[in-house]
Amino acid sequence: MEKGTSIAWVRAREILDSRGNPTLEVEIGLAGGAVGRAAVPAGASKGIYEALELRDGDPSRYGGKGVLKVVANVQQVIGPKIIGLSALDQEGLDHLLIELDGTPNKGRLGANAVLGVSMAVAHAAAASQGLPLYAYLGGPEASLMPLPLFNILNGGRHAQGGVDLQEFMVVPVGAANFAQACQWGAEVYHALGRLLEERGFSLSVGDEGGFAPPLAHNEEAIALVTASIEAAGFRPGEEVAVAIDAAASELYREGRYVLSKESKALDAEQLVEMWEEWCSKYPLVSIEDGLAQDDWEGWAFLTSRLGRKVQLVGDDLFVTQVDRIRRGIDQRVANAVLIKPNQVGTITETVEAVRVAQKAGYACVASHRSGETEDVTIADLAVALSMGQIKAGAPARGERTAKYNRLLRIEEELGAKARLAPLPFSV
Ligand code: 2PG
Ligand code: MG
Repeated sequence: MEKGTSIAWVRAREILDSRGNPTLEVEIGLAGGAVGRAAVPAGASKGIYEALELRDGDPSRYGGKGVLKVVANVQQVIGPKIIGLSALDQEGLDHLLIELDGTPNKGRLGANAVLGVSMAVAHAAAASQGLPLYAYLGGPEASLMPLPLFNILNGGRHAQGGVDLQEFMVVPVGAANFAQACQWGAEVYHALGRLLEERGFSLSVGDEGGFAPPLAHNEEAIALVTASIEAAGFRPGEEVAVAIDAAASELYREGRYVLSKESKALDAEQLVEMWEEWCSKYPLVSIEDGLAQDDWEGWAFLTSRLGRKVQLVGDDLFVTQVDRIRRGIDQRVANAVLIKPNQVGTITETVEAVRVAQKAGYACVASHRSGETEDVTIADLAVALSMGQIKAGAPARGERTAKYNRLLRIEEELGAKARLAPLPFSV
């Protein structure tokens, strides 16, 4: 074993996330003095096939959301088993964590416990090599900057009283580099703020930092976002395009998709027709979770109708898990995968998911969760694995900008080597 790279100590604690809920932070120290730290995010619109996020369920603390059991699992169960092992063997350590848990959904130790350790190990290992995480995991070739998808209008579970659909994002497809993409995203965000103000809406924001106006219709949201692109001085579609996350699993009730704003309950075919209409009226280049997590038939129909010209991203559908991604590839369902490490639980499994998707020609979008911390691991992962896209919320609020700001630093560090990824689909 390389000198000084064995794990010397493991520490865990409860910290707060962006919604004011407790979450897990892990610190790992190596014999040579290198330290890695990582914090685990938490979703609100979670897919039913995600790995399990363990919580205490003790109503006397944090409304039952405490993670002291998870802290104990890291310090008392995982810690003693990994002390003395090499931090450089990420795969070996991750497989040990999977074995130690022993359940298919990481329900015994908690996917949060497992991911916290997996990420902290990677950070400590990178530090021991004197490398930034993206270079440690991605090697010297890693230089593709992800195109950012900025969520500027929040709805669904992330914005009480807002529209039904969860995320309306802007994608600076015409930007020359990541820094310019950030600038454009922020300019459109502020332009949307001005449009909302003019229309008499409050500028309150949802969980991911996007505005959360109580609009009368879902379509008004995409129309406003498109108008804000123009108001900021950009050509919609050519310079800045639109992406949505419908989070349709949240709308699904007994075979129908309920749009409460329109008082409508659509079947899959009708919803696909709506997406087709939106694609023809707006500069819409990417639809995430356009249908529900178990509606494979609907997804196949959606893909046959739009899959050649629009990015169709599976989030709840794939939950960053190789078996579900493979099923999607086999059944010609979707053409892109949302990548959230905490849906599966380890860095190694996340890397496998990305590799399987990329090999089949599926695009990958690195993703935050709606409950976040200042942890920036996903920004480094996006570059390390050449994912090509990232969504980390609005270009506002510290836990969101932490990821974008990290990417600004990476772009600067890469210098002339850095390239901003193009979107696989254009309007
Ligand atoms: C999503 C995510 C992140 P949550 O659906 O893509 O935007 O939301 O973390 O609440 O699952
Ligand atoms: Mg989603």
